[in-house]
Order: sequence, then structure tokens, then C-alpha cells
Amino acid sequence: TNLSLFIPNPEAVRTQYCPVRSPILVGPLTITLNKPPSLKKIQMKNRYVTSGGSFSPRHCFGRYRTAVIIPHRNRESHLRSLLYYLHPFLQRQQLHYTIFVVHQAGNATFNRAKLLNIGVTEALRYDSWDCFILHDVDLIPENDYNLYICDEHYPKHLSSAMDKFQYSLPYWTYFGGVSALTPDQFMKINGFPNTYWGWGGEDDDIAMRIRLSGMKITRTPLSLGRYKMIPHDRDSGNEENSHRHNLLSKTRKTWREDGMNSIDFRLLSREKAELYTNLTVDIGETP
Ligand code: UDH
Ligand code: NGS
Repeated sequence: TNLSLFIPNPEAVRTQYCPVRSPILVGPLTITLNKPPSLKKIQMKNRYVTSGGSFSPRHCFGRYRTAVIIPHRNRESHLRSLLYYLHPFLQRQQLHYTIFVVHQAGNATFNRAKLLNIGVTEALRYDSWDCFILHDVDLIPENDYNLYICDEHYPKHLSSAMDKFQYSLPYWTYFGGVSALTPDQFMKINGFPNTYWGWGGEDDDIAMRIRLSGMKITRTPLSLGRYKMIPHDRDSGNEENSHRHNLLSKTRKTWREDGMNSIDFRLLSREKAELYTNLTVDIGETP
């Protein structure tokens, strides 16, 4: 065929599924974390992202439907850095996706796992999803071969090589940072615990739920699961949870009652921002 006669379709009509492997991935990425870009700049660079932070590939039907869920409070500059890198990353992966930010209202102690449960609950009210990506706001992926899609059998840990752990796992069962579960896998473990207020342990509880429900953890290989963490100090309102070891010693008994089947919260607002869907929630406080 004579390529000089090729006229690209200006209407971006979709007639086929996107390929199983995206042809536009680039591999290792250079992440520079100096000044977080403005939301305006991020919007201008991502003109095909639609209101609420959604995207569908323009020239093919996206094969994978991914909801990215970010627990958040008082980390606006981290959020901007993440969105700046994550939107192009997800578009190169040719995913049909939406980014949800679950914002904890008020000053009570932070509860990461409960916010993630709420993100899943609300994301399912919008649309159907093949995969939930549970994503800390301060972790930037460094390789776009680290696909934001789920494993069909097991929950997947994506942040297997974080810079702060010298690009390896801190311990064998570590499940913190960024993970990927299908709706079925998520419901099979009754979601995440709602009872971990403050820093630490909730990710170990999730790892234990996975094992207790008869599954295993799969991981992105260390060569691809590389992340840069945006340096930060401990947040106020997220102090070390002194009950975490005690809670973890009871997970075996509690996981069936504490999770998606016991979640209790008040949705204060649901707002489609340009680059993400913002869910602001009142999740109560430590009993
Ligand atoms: N998060 C917020 N706001 C908070 C607390 C946590 O948005 O006030 C979210 C955010 O998505 C974050 C995630 O919860 O990425 C996990 O919390 P974290 O980043 O505090 O946990 P991490 O283990 O850091 O990364 C703990 C503090 C380490 C201090 C080290 C000082 N050098
Ligand atoms: C473990 C915590 C995890 C935490 C991990 C890494 O000790 O929640 O350290 O922490 N588990 C318990 O406290 C029971 S980090 O180095 O990122 O601060 O994710």
C-alpha cells in the first residue's frame, strides 16, 4: 500500500478492539519531582481526558476497564504530580479508565483502607469495572510495562520495587502502595478492613485476607514494578496505630465481619473535576 495516500481518520471511528498489548508503550520513564505542575497544565497535556478523569482509547475499543482509586487528604501537590504522570501512562496502556479520588473530610484520624472500600463501592455505582487499582497518592510508576490491569486469578501487587526500599520488597508479604484486584477478588476477601485508624498494618491485614480466602499474591516483576515515592514527612492525623498488631492477631476471626459487608459512611459530595472524580466522605472516627 502507498502510505502517501493514507488519510488518517479524523473522526477516530472505532471498529476494533485495541490490541492485547498496547503498541505505544515506552518502557522506563524519567520522573522528575521538583515543582508539581498546575492542574491547568495537566489538563492541557491531556486533552482527551473527559470530565471526571475518564478516558477511552480513541481509535479502538479499550479491552480493559480500570478504576484507579486514590485515598486522599491534604496532599494536593502530590496529587498533581501523580495525575501529571498517571494520565499519559494510562492512555499509553490503552485502558478505558476513570480516576477516583476519595477524600476524607474533617480532621479525625486517617483511615486508608476504609477510604479504598468506599472508592470501590462508589466506582461500582458509576460503571462496571474489570479491575480496581488501589493507589497511594505519593507513588509514581517508573515503567509503563507495569500494566494497570488485573490478574484473572489472584490479587496483584504492583509496587513491588519502590525506591525507598532500594527497589525491592521490604518483606515477603508486603502489600502496601499500589495493588490491583478484580471486583470478584475484592468481594472474595470482603474488601479491606474498616477498623485500621492511623498508620500501619492495614496492608498486612489485606495480605492476610488474601491468604485466608485461599488466594495468593501475584506481583509485577521487580524490574517493572518500580516506583518513585514523593518524599514527605508523617502527616498529622495519621499517627502510628498502636492497636495494629493486636488487630492483625485477630484478622483470622474478624475478616468476614469487617469489610465491604459492614461499611458505614456518608457521602458528602461527588464531583466531576476535570482530571478526576472527587468523592468527599465522612467516615466517622476511631470508636
Ligand atoms: N494519605 C493522605 N493523607 C494523609 C495520610 C495518608 O492522603 O494525611 C494517603 C496517601 O494516598 C498516602 C497513603 O494514604 O500515599 C499512605 O499514607 P502514607 O504515605 O503516610 O504512608 P507511608 O507509609 O508514610 O508512605 C508514612 C510516613 C513516613 C514518614 C517518613 C518520614 N521521612
Ligand atoms: C510494616 C507495616 C506496614 C507498612 C510497612 C512499610 O511494618 O503497614 O511496614 O512501612 N506493618 C505494621 O506496622 C504491622 S514504611 O517503611 O513504608 O513506613 O506498610
